[in-house]
Amino acid sequence: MPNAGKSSLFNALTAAGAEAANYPFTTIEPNLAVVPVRDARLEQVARTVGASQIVWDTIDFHDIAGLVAGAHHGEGLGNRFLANIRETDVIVHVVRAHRDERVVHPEGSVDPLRDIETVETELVLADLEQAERRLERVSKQARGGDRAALAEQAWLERVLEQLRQGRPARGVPVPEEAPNAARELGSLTAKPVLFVANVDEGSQEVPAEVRAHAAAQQARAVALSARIEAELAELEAPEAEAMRAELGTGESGLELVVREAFALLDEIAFFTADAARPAHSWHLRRGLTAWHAAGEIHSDMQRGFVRAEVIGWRELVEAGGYAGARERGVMRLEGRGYEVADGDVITVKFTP
Ligand SMILES: Nc1nc2c(ncn2[C@@H]2O[C@H](COP(=O)(O)OP(=O)(O)OP(=O)(O)O)[C@@H](O)[C@H]2O)c(=O)[nH]1
Ligand SMILES: [Mg+2]
Repeated sequence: MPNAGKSSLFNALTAAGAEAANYPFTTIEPNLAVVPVRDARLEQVARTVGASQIVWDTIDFHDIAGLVAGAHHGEGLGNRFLANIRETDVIVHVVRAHRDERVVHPEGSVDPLRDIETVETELVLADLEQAERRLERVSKQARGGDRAALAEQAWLERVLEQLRQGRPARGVPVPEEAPNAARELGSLTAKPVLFVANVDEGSQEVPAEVRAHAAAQQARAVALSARIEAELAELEAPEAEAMRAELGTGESGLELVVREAFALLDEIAFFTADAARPAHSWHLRRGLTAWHAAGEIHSDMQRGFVRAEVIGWRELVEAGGYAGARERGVMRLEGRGYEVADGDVITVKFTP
């Protein structure tokens, strides 16, 4: 919704991102924030192995304009914004829940659930149009008896049923025979959602109706004050902490948003760390292998992959470093097919 607090939250994220000098970026667009995903596990690992510094993995946040009713027809530049959402992996849905009367509400009153439903209706209608078109095309392919097309057709029919009842496509599992069905559809309502209730200063309670709605939608919800977060992000760390304590807001709302968004991606984190280089955190789709992990780090490592030395982050910390870990026999040698686990510390051996 317009004026919900998206740009305020975005500005807070941007300030947080700018603060971390060490992130790999090439261009910065005005509506793109590259935000570090801090991870206490890597801090311990880096300290243990004596890494010179830490380079955090990052998430890109895009700020878009508010959707108004009719956006799926192109109302208020709606289609372009819907196209922006289509390219993302996760939607962060900011909903106004604060009651500051100086901030105009486009509907004239504060009602988070109504606003959520207005926006969701637009997403559902946009998906409905796409799904009908896609079904027509896939049905033609399915007539030839193609198994993937048949599975996709059946999936699309179930998705359409959901959408016609105003429900998101998220609830319909994508068939194994057509794993790219949701991507092919460019579905908006199949994407994971994090609701961010923009609440009054000093509160961190997700309104009950937003919490219930999120739960019913297989989505997650957090609460923060976008204005406070934006102000805090401008301060130096010690000042920000003192102000946080004064306001009674605990963990940084931003950290919460970043962590929850990362969790929704269903990606795992793995680390590289030794004394000679900065320690890094990386992400990888759950279920992928040491060979894929090598490709995340460098294409040369993947091409010349020989083996990976792997250890869980906690084992490495408890052993006091690699030498200790070798003595204890807890370092493992793994081949390219090893499925990487969340929190693994990996050293790739490769022929350049
Ligand atoms: N009191 C209060 N005001 C807020 C808060 N968050 C945002 N605002 C104010 O609400 C107004 C709109 O905030 P934005 O962040 O620009 O809203 P937006 O969602 O980006 O709006 P559009 O880009 O128009 O869709 C601004 O005047 C903000 O200062 C908040 O947590 N508390
Ligand atoms: Mg804005």
